[in-house]
Amino acid sequence: MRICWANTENYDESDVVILGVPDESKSHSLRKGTSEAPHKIREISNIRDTYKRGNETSAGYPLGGINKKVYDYGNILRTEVNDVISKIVSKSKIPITIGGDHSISTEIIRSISKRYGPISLVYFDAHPDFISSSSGYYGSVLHDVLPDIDTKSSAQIGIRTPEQEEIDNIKKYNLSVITPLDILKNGITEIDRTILDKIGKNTYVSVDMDAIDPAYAPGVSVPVPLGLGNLEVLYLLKSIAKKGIVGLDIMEVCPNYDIKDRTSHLASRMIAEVISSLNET
Ligand SMILES: [Mn+2]
Repeated sequence: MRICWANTENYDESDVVILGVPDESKSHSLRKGTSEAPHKIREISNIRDTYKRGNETSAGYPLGGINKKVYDYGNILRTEVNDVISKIVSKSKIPITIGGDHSISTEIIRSISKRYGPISLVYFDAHPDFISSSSGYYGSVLHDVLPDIDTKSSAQIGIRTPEQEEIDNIKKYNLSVITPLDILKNGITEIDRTILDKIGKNTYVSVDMDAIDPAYAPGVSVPVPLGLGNLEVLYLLKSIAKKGIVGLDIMEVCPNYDIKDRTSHLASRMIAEVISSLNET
C-alpha cells in the first residue's frame, strides 16, 4: 500500500521519495512494535487522510497543496538503507524515511553526508540519543554520526530526559539544545529564527515522535511527559522545509501502544505538511 500523498508511479520524475524501514533490531525499548509503523502510517493515511465519493478518492491536502512529485518506494531492509538513500540523493531527490527504531537515522545520515559532506542536523527527540559508552543502537545516534554532521550548525529540539553521560557529551561537543520550556519561554517565532540562523545549506531533519507530548503522540516506544506541542513541531518543520532540506525521517512510532492510531495519523499529516512546504523551494 502506498502512502496517500504519493502522486506519481514514475520514480525518475519524483522530487520526494517516501520509504519505510520496518526494523527495530537496534532498539532497547521495553515497548516493542516500531517495525509496524511504516505499514500503519500508510494504512491510516489512506483511511483518514482521504475522502471518498462513489468510486472517487481524493486526499485531504494541506492548505497550499502539494506541487512536488512524490513517489512511494515501499519498504526496504536496514541493510539496503545505504544503497537506496545514496541512489535517491545522487539525483538530489529528497528521501522521507519512516522507521523503525531511531538508529536507522544513523545509516541514513552517513549515506547523505557522503553526497553533501557534513550536514546540519535538526534532531527532534525527548532523548539526546548521545550515549558514547555504547554504540550502534538507538541511544547512540548522535555519537555515531559525529563525523557526518556539522555540530556547529546542528540542534536538538524537545530534549527533556538526558542521562549524565549525554549532558557531558552535549557540553563536550557544544551542541545546541532547545527544550520544551525554552519554546514556552521565548515563543515559537524566536526559536524558529534561532534555528534558521543556525542551520546551513544542507539540512537533514530527524523526528523521533517522542519529542511530541504523549498527549498528542502516545504511540511511541519511549514516551516522556512534558513534551512539545504538535503544532510547535509542525511550525518548525514547515519553516525548516521552506528553507530547504536534504531529507527527513519520522521514527519511533509504535502502533501497538497508540490510542486509536492518533500517532500514526499525526505522522501522516506531518509528512504531508512538510512536502507542502517544499513547494516554495
Ligand atoms: Mn530518539
